[in-house]
Amino acid sequence: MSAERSIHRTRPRPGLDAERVRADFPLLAQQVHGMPLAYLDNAATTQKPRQVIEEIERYYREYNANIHRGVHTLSMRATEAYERARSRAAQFINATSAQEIVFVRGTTEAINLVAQSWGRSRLQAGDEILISAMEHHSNIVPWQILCGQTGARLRVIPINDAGELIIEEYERMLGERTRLVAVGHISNALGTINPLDRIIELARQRGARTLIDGAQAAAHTRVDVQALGCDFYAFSGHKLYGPTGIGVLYGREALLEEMPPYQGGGDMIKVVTFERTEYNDLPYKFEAGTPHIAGGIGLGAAIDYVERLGLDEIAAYEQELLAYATEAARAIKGLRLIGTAAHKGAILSFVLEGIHPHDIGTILDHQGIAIRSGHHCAMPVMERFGVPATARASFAAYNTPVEVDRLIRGVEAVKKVFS
Ligand code: 7TS
Repeated sequence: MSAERSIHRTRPRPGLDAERVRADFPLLAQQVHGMPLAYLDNAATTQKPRQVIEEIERYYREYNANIHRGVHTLSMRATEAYERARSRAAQFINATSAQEIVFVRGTTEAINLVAQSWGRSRLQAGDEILISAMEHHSNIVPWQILCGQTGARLRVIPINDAGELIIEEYERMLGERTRLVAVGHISNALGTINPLDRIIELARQRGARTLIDGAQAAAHTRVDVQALGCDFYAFSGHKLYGPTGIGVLYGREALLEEMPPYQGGGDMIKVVTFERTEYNDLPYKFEAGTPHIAGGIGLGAAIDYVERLGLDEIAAYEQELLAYATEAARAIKGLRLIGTAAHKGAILSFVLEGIHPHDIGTILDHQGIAIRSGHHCAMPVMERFGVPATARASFAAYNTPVEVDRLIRGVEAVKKVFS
């Protein structure tokens, strides 16, 4: 590796110690194809620290029971742990109270919940929903379904060649009929960090509701829903060093209060007769059936974990990694970065002239380097940039400059294979 390029060799800095973070993640200590694993697919899902794994194991070993219904000790312990996780999630994003935290399967379910509960009960023919041209399919398709059901219209805010939302266009598109603005906090395909303050402020001036898809943000930057002033914010546990199958929908209490349930069943009711049903209080009104109890508890542990590392420290460290990787990638001839916004999260999406991204992914895998190749569930973004797919390296707190060096050398090797 080139020592002169390595940021940590030359400049030890306070803040996050990635080597110490790595030591918490048992999975990272393995070899793939005889090489140390360099896991650079964190935008798809992150690995789990032992603190999370052990918390989930403790639940199953020591106090597995259904929640909210038993007076026995195990059920009360499980309920307490699950509800503590909800309170941690509320603090984590600075919600006003735990009642504003609805546990869902993930970002996808959170957005579908808002579309079907809030949207279906409120939108009419001719109403408009604004999304951006860089959205993940999860923040496109639920709105298309809603538009089909209500006659509302989906409109798309364009992005520039760097992959930045064009604010002037957005301002022009906002109008009388705009009911909702739904945009990503950080783009999974481009890395763009959207200017949420401005986006939300403009929407509020027009009386439109706002939903933020925070799937790529929660593990990488501090989120404060009150400071943002958004109506809804969604994120997934598994991209935050937590388990799959659990995520959070934050909604402003007054809005959640007005919304009808999303699904019917146990736990979301107070009284049921065959004639009518009285729904439970927030947030339980939206949580029908036995939830992912272990998942909720694991997510609570994951939040504790990232809070201990410090969101500001994580963000600063990942920005260094990104700057380092971007500079090295730019020096590779024939490499085109897809997504060059001024403000970016730690995502490096690229194509190599004449080489399919799947081939890049496969050759890197043989060197123990895990990246993602494909359309990243953002097909309209690929179309916008005129590529069928990209190769994408996405970083987390446990990645190191040495891994960036391996990625860069690996990409050079890919070029050699095809030259
Ligand atoms: N929104 C964004 C911006 C995402 O990146 C993803 C997942 C989702 C929503 C959906 O999250 P889920 O947890 O409900 O599945 N993104 C990716 C990715 O980039 N590679 O795999 C999944």
